[in-house]
Amino acid sequence: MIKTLFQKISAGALTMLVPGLVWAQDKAKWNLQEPHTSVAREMYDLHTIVLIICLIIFVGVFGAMFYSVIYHRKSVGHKAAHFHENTTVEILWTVIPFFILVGMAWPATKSVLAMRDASSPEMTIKITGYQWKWGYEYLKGEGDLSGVADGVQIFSVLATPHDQIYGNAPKGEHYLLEVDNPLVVPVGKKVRLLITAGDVLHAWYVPAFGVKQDAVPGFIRDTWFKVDTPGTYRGQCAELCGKEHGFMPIVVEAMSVKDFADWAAKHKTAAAPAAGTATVAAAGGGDGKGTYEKVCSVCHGTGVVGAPKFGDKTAWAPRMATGADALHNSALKGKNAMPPKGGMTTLPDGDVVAAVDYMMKAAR
Ligand SMILES: [Cu+2]
Repeated sequence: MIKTLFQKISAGALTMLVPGLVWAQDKAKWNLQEPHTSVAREMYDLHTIVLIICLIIFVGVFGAMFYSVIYHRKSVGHKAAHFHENTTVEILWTVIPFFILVGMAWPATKSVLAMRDASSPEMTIKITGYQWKWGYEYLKGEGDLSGVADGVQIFSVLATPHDQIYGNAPKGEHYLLEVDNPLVVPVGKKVRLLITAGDVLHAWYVPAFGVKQDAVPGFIRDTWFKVDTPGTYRGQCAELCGKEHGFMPIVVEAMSVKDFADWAAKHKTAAAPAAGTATVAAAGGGDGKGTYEKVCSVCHGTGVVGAPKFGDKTAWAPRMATGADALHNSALKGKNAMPPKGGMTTLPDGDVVAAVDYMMKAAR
């Protein structure tokens, strides 16, 4: 009776194994993200192959173990065999794992080497991690990308509304995985990334590209990708970098070379008048509402206890009594729980001052 049961179980397990793997392959939900670069594809295949090897070993070892436990048990009259130092067995259990390990290490080493080879790029982008946003700077294009986006600079900040974060609104489809300005890249071009950080450790991680690189202040690490299909790819900072580590996602928009050139041209013309605004900002006429919405509202909007809320006259009155200068100063230099410039050390002073004025006006 036990024998037929065991046969049924093992036959069932084996017939389920193969379709199970095929099924898992189809369900992106249970698997790695669909790969969209050669490196990511190699990683994906390696992962699948190693998983299959693990499964075969698992079934073999546990099959032999349960077979012995069931059919060679004491109660059916089996006696334990007493033997040791069996040379054949010892050689076998050394040589077989050795070949399994070499079989896995060989393709893995090839992939690691491919991953590190950032030579002869067609475009170079410098990525800087900040608390808590990403800065992208297009340094140099080669060939038909020569000069196309050189000098374009963008900052990429979380775009999920605060209401969704604090549970006052239903969460959107790309909750915490959406930004105001995505990184835009051309498909089919080798893009080299120079990755660094402006304050603490961050890591630039886009699973579909097979790219995960630490951003280290004072050091530049390089990596690369070549996207095969146009589309939107999402990732996250993958190195704990402070209280808003979970709020600095990465979005990459991959498009044809032509669309990319159009985007870059538009961005260059849009950036030109923005330079003029920056001078105004430095002179004190900065973007108060925008800065409030992007930076200050994280604590002064909703959520953080103790921070005077936007428009809350009672909370602001005693603070405003100390005078505008004192408030400007504490916003610039930090006070109590508030970090200098709300943690955004790269903000122009003018924007911070304007944001304080904007909040004071609302509380009058
Ligand atoms: Cu980070």
